[in-house]
Amino acid sequence: MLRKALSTFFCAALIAFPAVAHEYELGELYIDHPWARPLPPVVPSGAAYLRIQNRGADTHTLLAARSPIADKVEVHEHVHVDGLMKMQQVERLTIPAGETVTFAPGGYHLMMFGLKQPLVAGERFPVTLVFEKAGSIEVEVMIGDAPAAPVTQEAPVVEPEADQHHHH
Ligand SMILES: [Cu+2]
Repeated sequence: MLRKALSTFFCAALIAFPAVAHEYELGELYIDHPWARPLPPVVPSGAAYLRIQNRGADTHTLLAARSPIADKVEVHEHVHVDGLMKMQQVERLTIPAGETVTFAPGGYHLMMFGLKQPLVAGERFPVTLVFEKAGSIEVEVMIGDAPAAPVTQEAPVVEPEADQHHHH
């Protein structure tokens, strides 16, 4: 399978983002803190990251993305092929019921081709996400640092009080 979904503990997700985090709601889908690294004007393409949480009982699928600041936006993932890291497009990104898909450096990203402006730290730009069932939503991507404690695809979820933490 091409896609890889990531489950996280919701309680851990809540404390993983700083006060500047912003979040969007589209039906059963919650989209956390879209962000991108600053880029100088000479760089023609860049990446944006976010998290999509499916709080519903149905599978959702991200079909496309677009932005007025780029000629084209594609969903990409990094894959290991013969020991090399390569990017490839994901035509349909599945977000299974109850799961969260995290876009982060080294993993899923929104690849923006043909940037029409530099990505200046502290500014924002809009990206529209198009889902199969949920419809589309415009989110604002914050240009700046990664979230303070990003949930990455490799990092385990650490629960400091695990022995007092009951399954729920
Ligand atoms: Cu890419």
